[in-house]
Amino acid sequence: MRCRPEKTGAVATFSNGQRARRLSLRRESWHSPRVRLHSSRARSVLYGLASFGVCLALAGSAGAVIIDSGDGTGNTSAPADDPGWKYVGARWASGAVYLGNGWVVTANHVGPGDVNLDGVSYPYVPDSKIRIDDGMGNLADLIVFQIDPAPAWALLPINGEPDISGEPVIMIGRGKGRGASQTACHPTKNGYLWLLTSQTMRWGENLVDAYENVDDTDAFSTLFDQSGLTHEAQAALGDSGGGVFVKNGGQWELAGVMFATLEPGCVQPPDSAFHGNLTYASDLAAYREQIISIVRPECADEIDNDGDLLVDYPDDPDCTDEFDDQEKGPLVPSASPGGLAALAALLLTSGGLERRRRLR
Ligand SMILES: [Ca+2]
Ligand SMILES: [Ca+2]
Ligand SMILES: [Ca+2]
Ligand SMILES: [Ca+2]
Repeated sequence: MRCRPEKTGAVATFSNGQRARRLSLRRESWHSPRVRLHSSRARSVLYGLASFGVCLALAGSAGAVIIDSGDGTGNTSAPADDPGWKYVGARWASGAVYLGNGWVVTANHVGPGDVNLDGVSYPYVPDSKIRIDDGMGNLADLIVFQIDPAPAWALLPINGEPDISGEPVIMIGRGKGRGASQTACHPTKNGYLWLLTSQTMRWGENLVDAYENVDDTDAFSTLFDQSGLTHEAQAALGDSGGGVFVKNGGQWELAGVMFATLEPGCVQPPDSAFHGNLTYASDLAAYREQIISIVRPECADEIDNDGDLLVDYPDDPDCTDEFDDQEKGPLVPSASPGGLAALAALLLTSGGLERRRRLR
């Protein structure tokens, strides 16, 4: 089969020199190079009304990233160096990541709802969904919402490094599994059909390739290389909402949420993952401040909420732990000399004579 560029669409240039064209999301079809990675809307776009039966058949299934290693069925339990396996869960036929404190993040096109984490279903808190944006009115394909009850797990660290290009990441998703090997294009590219009947949580690995704004979403991409890492991975249908983790200073952090793929430069079979394809994940570093202000308790939101110049647990002594949602101390000062001195200093700076008299 002869490689040919897509006939329409914007042009994107990638750091690896690839020049790709893609159609707008409104023009998605079997032959569109970009594929939304799940949800009812994505599937209805992908399969179309003519294949509605297929759509229904898939409704109860889940998914997993496509990996090059072995026969593609491995990596269905946490890796030895676990970046946060149990925090990635099922949001209907796609994924979602638990951030701790009762909050979940996923792609907007996946949508809010009950989430299954570590085999337990947690109910959605109605109307708790918040769409993440860039502060200039551009809505990202990214939402947070609450579940209640929720697991009492530690808060999930979120990457704040603005550029992790070239760094290794672990991708955890529950999209379609790996099916039969395929070849296409000239020069020949190798890939796999998606195994449409299979969705299991799986992890894979890749390197961050480049940054790009995709449909108003600040994102980074990974490139599915022919000669990549051992568990070189590419997202498939159903991997939307899955997590991409990076290790910073010895600590794993959530860096992105998968939401789209791109198949540049070659017409490949429908429902397939080929070397040269890209996976896009929203860049949480770009949205970190907003997300943390929403989902974290006061004692873990990286802000001095009460103006005492002490930030969060354990530095602010009024915080009992990172889940404490009150950074402000008790209204009545303690009788300790330190407490009185602190209050006196506060009142002096405020200049309130009336309040100063209360000290006498
Ligand atoms: Ca790669
Ligand atoms: Ca705080
Ligand atoms: Ca404080
Ligand atoms: Ca305080």
